[in-house]
Amino acid sequence: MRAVAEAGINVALIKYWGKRDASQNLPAVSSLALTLKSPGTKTSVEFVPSLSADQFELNGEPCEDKGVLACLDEVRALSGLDLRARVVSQNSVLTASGLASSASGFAALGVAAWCAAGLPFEAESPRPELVHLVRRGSGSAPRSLLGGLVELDRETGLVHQLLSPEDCPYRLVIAVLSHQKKAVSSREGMRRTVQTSPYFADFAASNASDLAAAKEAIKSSNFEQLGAAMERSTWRMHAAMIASDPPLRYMTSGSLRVIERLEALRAEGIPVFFTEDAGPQVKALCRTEHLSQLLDALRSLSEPLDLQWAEPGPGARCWIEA
Ligand code: 2P0
Repeated sequence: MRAVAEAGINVALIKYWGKRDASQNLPAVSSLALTLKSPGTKTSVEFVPSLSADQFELNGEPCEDKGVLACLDEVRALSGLDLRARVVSQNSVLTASGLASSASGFAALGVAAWCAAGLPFEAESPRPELVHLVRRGSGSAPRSLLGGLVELDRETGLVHQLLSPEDCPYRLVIAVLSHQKKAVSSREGMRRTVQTSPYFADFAASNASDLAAAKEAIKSSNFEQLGAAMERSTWRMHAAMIASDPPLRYMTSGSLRVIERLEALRAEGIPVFFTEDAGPQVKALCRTEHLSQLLDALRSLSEPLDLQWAEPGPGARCWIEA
């Protein structure tokens, strides 16, 4: 039985950075993200009696990844299945460049392995065991299990949907400034920030008020309040990163030029808000009706930008192929 799963990347409005339990990959703070329709990951998993070892292929190349093997081991333990798996995965998103490829990757892998092992999958309310499995692969991955605006709770490590994709009247523009892999992984970056940044505690302490403001803004459909909370959380996360020793600087001069253009557009009366993760790429959130003005503004920059835009999307989905 070959199970195929698809998941879109998600972009955090309220940021996760730092862990409170590294063994379970539990986050130090709660987070809130928008799951996108695309780009994302499509993964097939088949447990094959004749295989003597797990096989993993990513974007057409054989690949070794401890996280993938750990995920398969856990599915075997949960299902009682004792067979090796063939895993074939295709990313339509840049890998390891601050574009959340591990989030869609582990969401699609977890769901495909889960279904291939015959475990019961309910897309709207994934079982806690599945959420924990996916989160141990990547802390941001559980958010891609659900569509639209999704909260990942710090205490439980579980996810719930705040707004369905149909109810999210937003578009997200991704300005890709570099196609290079990041020099410091998120996992190492988080460890360094928690251990060495004097501002990490302040970032973590400010999470509750930024999250509350964002949730209030979602309830009252106040886009400006939501965007302001997203920018506060972003600046505070990057401030904590930059204060690490040695400094962790994912923002580049190019990122700042894009952010300044967005701030200018906002001053002209177009409500657009930026965020940036563990890489130089800038993401800009706008209401659907402002997408073309936002794209025009970014095209007018002299930066060589690869611009992609995305719409809110569904959570991970899975089907069986003969
Ligand atoms: C986020 N990021 O909330 C934050 C903002 C990057 C900056 O989650 O160590 O690949 O596997 O749990 O999920 C990227 O980190 O890290 C991330 P691990 P992950 O989207």
